[in-house]
Amino acid sequence: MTECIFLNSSQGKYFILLNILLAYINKSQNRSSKVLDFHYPHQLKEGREGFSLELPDQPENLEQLLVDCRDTLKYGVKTGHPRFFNQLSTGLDIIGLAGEWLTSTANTNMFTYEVAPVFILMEEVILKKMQTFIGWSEEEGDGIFSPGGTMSNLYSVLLARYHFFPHVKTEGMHALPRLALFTSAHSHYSIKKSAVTLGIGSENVFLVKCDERGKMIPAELEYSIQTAKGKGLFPFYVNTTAGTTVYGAFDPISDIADICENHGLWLHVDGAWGGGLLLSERHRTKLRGIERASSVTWNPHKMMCVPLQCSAILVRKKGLLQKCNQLSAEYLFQMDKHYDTSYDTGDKTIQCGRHVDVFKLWLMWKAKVVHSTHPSTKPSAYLHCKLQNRKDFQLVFQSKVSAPATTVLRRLKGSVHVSKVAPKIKAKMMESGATMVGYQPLGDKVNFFRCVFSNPATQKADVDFLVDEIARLGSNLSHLKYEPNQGV
Ligand code: ABU
Repeated sequence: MTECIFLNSSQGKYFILLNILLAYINKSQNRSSKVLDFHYPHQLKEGREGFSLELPDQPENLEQLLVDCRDTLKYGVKTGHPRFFNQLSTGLDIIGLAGEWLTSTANTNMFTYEVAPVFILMEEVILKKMQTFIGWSEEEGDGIFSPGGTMSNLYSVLLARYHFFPHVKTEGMHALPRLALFTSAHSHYSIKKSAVTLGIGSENVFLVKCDERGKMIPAELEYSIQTAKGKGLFPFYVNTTAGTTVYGAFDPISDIADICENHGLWLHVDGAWGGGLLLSERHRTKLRGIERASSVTWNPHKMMCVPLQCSAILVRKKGLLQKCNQLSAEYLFQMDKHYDTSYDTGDKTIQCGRHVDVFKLWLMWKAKVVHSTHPSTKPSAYLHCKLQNRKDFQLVFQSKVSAPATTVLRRLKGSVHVSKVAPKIKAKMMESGATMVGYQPLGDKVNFFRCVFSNPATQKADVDFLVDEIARLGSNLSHLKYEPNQGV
């Protein structure tokens, strides 16, 4: 069907599809257009004005397919809009988008050099560059692009376990002691999920206490390790986070690396969000000590605004990925090929087929000479300053803004049930569609807004708009009375 749209260029169909895409890009950048045109699931399932999700019995004509393309975008969310603050991955980079289009046009698979010669070599070049920014030596470093930060973090736990217990590959978990891993209470849930997926068990994940800013407290890590050992567990892995999901906090990697060294533990840095700061001379000090990590997760689809998805797991020890995952399927990874088969990188992964995620990053890197730029902290600093002067907002914590993200808590006076405020405002916000920001509770803090800044298109006026919109939508919520037995 897609072929029909593209092959009918003589009838102008090619250009119509292109026009739909270009109009969408223009709208995404236009502040007078909405971020979203929200409909409830049942409304979309019912179909809207000529748009139906149902699959027809007969092929649809090209006109209808073009309507389907246009409306698919119409009822979606413009994540590249300057007033979209909802997710860590935002922005619509045109070079990156061109890279994504080229990638789909090439439509190949990353498992072998045989079918993806250029992309395989690009991946090698980019991974090497990323390793240089981490600070590993020429002799060190390996890696692979994976389908997102959760998968990259999963790789880190998998590799750490294999590093200490290579026989796990053949004998399984029953041949191992009871393993323990450590991560901060503010870290991403993917670390616990990795423990679940790999048969280690969520109860063997120790959530280390953080300070008020959300950074892991090294003394608490030491205490957790001792506690685990006291219970007869075998500590093997520590995750530190460079840019936590909600607070954007950076764990003190250097201090934690000292503890890992003392106990002989694998040190992983989850830099899915904050890894991009390695490219900034001004901000890279937040990741001081990352060069001591055994592995690093870094998602260019977050702070670097590469189109989804683009995530790398970088591993200090060369060859470990291959040894850990290699199964040598003979129909793909023949050893008697006429080229250097080390370029058949597919057996380093736990996948078989693998999407080409590298090209858009490679192209953006070329276009921007990334290391000479750094993310702007202006919008977050502006919001921080603005909220300090407003009586109807309260900051979740007071520390100085120095990273491109900040968080706020909406507070209404009197006996209003505070935990209900953010969800109510968010619901109204989505129905109105002019902006979008996420909320969540965290620890002892009831629901508050997390405002992500990484879209370069966002300006101070957009921050003003967001704050005014939250105030406007929350102006009539005094009916949300606090009822003591509802908790917070
Ligand atoms: N690790 C995925 C984070 C998604 C988000 O908070 O936007």
